[in-house]
Amino acid sequence: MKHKEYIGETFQEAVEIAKSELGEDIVIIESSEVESSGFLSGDKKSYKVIVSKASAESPEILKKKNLRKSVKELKIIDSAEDEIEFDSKEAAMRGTVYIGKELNSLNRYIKQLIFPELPEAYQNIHDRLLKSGMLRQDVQFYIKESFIDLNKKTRVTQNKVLEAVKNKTKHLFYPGRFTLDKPGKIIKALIGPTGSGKTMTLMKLAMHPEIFGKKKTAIISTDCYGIGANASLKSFTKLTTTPLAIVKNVDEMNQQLEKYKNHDAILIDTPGRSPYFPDYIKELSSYFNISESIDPILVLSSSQDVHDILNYYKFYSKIALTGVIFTKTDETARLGKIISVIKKIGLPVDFFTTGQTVPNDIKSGTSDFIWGKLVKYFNSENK
Ligand SMILES: Nc1nc2c(ncn2[C@@H]2O[C@H](COP(=O)(O)OP(=O)(O)OP(=O)(O)O)[C@@H](O)[C@H]2O)c(=O)[nH]1
Ligand SMILES: [Mg+2]
Repeated sequence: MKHKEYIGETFQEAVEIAKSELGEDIVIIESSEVESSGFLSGDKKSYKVIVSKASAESPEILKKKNLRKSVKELKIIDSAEDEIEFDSKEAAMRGTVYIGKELNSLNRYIKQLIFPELPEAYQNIHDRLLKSGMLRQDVQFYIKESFIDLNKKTRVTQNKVLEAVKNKTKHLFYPGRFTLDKPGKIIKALIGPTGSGKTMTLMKLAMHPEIFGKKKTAIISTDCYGIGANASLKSFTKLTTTPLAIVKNVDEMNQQLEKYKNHDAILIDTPGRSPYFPDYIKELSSYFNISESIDPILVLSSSQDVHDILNYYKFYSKIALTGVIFTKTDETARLGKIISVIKKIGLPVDFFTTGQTVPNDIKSGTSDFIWGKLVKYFNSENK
């Protein structure tokens, strides 16, 4: 049979029109958008499908018949569920695997009917971003945006798509209050979950020549819990001859801030606590309410799951945060999650930390840093 063309507002509609004329068993030869191809955009648009009536034994018909058969079989299994008695665990397993496989193929089929396939370059970048830890809804958002930015062209290279996504995320990384030439004294307080890397990051900040290494800096710790508290800070400050004060309450904090008022920078370390520790946030907030010039910075570990990171943010956002530092970027290959986190929380990224060497393993919080790592990871996967 000759090929015929059908047009609808959606791909599905065009297919339905074709089916109403030619019957259920049709083969879609080609599908495209009329005027502008828009399977990724939400604009109003038309779709053209070129179809042919399938011969009774064409692969498409056989595939569909098999699928229908599978659905029928599934129904039989479903209705007979109570009657089935598996002889052994193995038989039960076989049944489960069979149902799983059938459901998967059904799922794929339905998905394909609803969402026609993405062009190859977009699909590849889509899959890589997903694998990089970026949340699914963000991957879909950036792929759609890149499609629009590339003038809805379907024949583009992966590099072009990647560049478009990169450009779309650039604005998420902007400088916050961590300007080193800020007039007056700089006071930064590092807060965050237990073991996220607050103390080590503070030492890097204090010692790095391009951060506070060449400035007159003092350190205050509010960690007065336990015998080992501040052990690493004590050794560090001894080695670097940086003054260290340990405070137990707001009054003591006030005294120390006054004492170091002529220093260029004061760095405040805080103990990590479980979010459920009683009065933890209240206690932390009391220190920051002393002065508006204290900048609380949230320190989060990149090696944690994206949902855990977002939960921590939710908890700490009760404090007026001025920035975020992501530590342990060397411990995960899934740095796409950082883009999702930043997109959600909107805080400036002050720094990334990249290892356990003080002071070198700290880098500016730029989008180039994240993308440099992501592209390296994509390339290594290609090998
Ligand atoms: N691989 C890697 N390890 C890091 C990094 N930053 C910190 N760490 C390690 O993470 C562990 C915890 O670091 P700390 O600085 O003690 O963390 P903390 O947030 O001060 O911990 P608490 O005060 O107990 O809440 C230590 O073993 C650090 O060496 C980093 O960028 N990369
Ligand atoms: Mg610590």
